[in-house]
Amino acid sequence: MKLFYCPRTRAFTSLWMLEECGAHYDLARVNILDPEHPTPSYRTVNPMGKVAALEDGGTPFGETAAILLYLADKFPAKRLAPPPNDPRRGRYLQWTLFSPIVIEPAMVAKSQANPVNTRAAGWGDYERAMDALEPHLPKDGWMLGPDFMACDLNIASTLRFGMQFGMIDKRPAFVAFAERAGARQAFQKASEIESREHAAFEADKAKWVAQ
Ligand SMILES: N[C@@H](CCC(=O)N[C@@H](CS)C(=O)NCC(=O)O)C(=O)O
Repeated sequence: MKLFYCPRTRAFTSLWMLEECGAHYDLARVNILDPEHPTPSYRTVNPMGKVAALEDGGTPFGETAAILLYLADKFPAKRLAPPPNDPRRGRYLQWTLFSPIVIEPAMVAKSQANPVNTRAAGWGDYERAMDALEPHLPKDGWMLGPDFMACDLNIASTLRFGMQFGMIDKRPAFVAFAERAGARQAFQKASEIESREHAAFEADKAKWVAQ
């Protein structure tokens, strides 16, 4: 497997997920700051030209939530997804997709002080989205019970990213959930890789091609 990755980006979420899965993978280092990015060749990897993207023998694809859902199903022994007939499956899909479909647009609209019509916007509005999410972040265990799943990873990673860049308010439940998820071994391993890759990127951006 190959992860198209750039440090200090949303690609961290997929890196963390690969570590949760114990997957064997290589990093394809993408320089999203290169003026040539996204190249026509990289657009064949991800039509949006964004990171992350994953290649696993078949057609490469992008979108973090798609990568998470794909990996959770590929490594069933890691129990990062309820199986297809499990009654929790619907909620699992809902919360895994909640990040890109609801939180991302809501936090960007908030950070740009962009008023939205909550009935018309699919994500409602920022406060509505955050109020919907908060009661589903338990103090113990995870969103769907005792097992940590891809939905927990995606929500925790999105909250971290949003709070770090001031796009999501640091509600105590958000901070606690993100910190608890961040204590996981796979997160720590992904953070080490991220630090190493970030240092390499800063030292010599020229080695990081536009792909
Ligand atoms: N919806 C995408 C968003 C990915 C995204 O926005 N990636 C940013 C970095 S955080 C990027 O690749 N930016 C470079 C560009 O837009 O060319 C996902 O969830 O994977």
